[in-house]
Amino acid sequence: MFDLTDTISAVSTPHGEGGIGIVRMSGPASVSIAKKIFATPGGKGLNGIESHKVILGYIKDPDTGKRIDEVMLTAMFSPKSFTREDMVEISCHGGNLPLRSILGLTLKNGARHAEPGEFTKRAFLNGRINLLQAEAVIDIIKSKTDLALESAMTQLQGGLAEKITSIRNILIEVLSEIEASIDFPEEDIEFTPLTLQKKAETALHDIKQLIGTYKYGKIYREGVSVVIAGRPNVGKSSLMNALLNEERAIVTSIPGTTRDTIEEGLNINGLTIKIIDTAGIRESGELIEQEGIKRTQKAIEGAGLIIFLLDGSEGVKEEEINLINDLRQKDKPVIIAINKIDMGNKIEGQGEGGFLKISALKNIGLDKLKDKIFDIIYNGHCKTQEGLFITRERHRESLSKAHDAIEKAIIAINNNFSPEFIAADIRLALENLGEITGETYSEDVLNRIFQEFCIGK
Ligand SMILES: Nc1nc2c(ncn2[C@@H]2O[C@H](COP(=O)(O)OP(=O)(O)OP(=O)(O)O)[C@@H](O)[C@H]2O)c(=O)[nH]1
Ligand SMILES: [Mg+2]
Repeated sequence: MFDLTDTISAVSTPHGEGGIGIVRMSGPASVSIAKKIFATPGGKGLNGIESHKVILGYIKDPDTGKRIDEVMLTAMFSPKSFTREDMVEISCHGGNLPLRSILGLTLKNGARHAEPGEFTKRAFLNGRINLLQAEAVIDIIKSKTDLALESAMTQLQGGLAEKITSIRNILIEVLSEIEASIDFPEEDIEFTPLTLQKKAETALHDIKQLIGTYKYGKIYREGVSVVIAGRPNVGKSSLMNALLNEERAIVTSIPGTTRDTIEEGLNINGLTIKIIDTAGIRESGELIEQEGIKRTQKAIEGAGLIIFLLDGSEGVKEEEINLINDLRQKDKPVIIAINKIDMGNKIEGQGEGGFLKISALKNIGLDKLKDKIFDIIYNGHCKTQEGLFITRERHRESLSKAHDAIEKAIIAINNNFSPEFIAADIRLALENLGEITGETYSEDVLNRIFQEFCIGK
């Protein structure tokens, strides 16, 4: 399916000028290509080169003999390299011209230009890392907050993969017991539905728990965006301004003031979040406002956390109850806050005393709100036993499929269905779980994952 016999080459450092830049090669011809274009003043070149040793020399064009740049070259022999293949890294001066010229020489002398993420893809295909770790590599590169980095590092270190493997092992036990009873019915192998069911339920429980971590894992990976939503005039923009401590958004007493989403970075107790003020949600015939409300919906879809604001001086409207119910369907945390409590609170009388009470105008209750935001985002990991998260829709999808298959298997066990049926469901669940770590994969899935990478990684 994939060709690993050729040698790939790419510039692995970012575009632009820098102190050093790196051209990287991986594949069987890496060292022989390097030998053609690398020279040392004493003329020894790369003869007798050892793995993981840095050699000072220069790159020359073998056709013209022209020196391109002074470089440090490191070879890493298979299997002790990132890709498990022979690799060569050439550190040159970090300008576009030396980097392009050296890359060009590697290509002219037998390498092929690497595709985005191809080094990491080879690391996966050669069994050095699993798919979760490959994804963690992208996440480490792209992480914007300490938390994102921390969660990606946990994933790189293999915690999530271990968890998946342990669930798979339970299912493999179940499967082998069932298969034994299918293969050797005459040997009267004890088929114990109760133990099987218990085991399947343990697996199901663990899977459910992992699925539940997605809302936090997604927040960690992508950073958090906190959306302030609610009806017009409840004080959303006032809250945004109060949290930012500046008059960022326009505030007026006219409902429908905010027409567009407004985003700002905000630090809450040391945690970086993106706070988004939105257009108030209501039925509106007005075109600009309609467009604004569409953007509000979009912001809500992308939000990690939603602050739904009510106006305590007005009481709760039926449409707000509907909106809250809709939000609660979305499987993401929602904080409901009652604003304008400096003007009294009609809502408490309606049995909703559990909501946070604030005043954006008088700065009441904002510290409690911040603590709550922090708690939900940061302490989210208390909700998982091992601090493990799934971080991608891909993981969630495969887990849900595995979940459904196991549920079917349990029903089959309960109803004394033929063991072949149970076995088929368990096999399906195993396959779905295997997709997460990459034990089973399709070319399509791999391509989608590695598309996210830059060239040279
Ligand atoms: N008394 C009081 N008034 C407030 C408070 N918060 C906001 N207001 C007032 O409520 C009105 C609406 O405030 P905004 O912040 O513009 O409300 P909004 O939710 O952004 O409104 P839209 O952008 O129209 O959706 C303004 O007159 C604010 O001064 C509060 O805590 N107490
Ligand atoms: Mg507003």
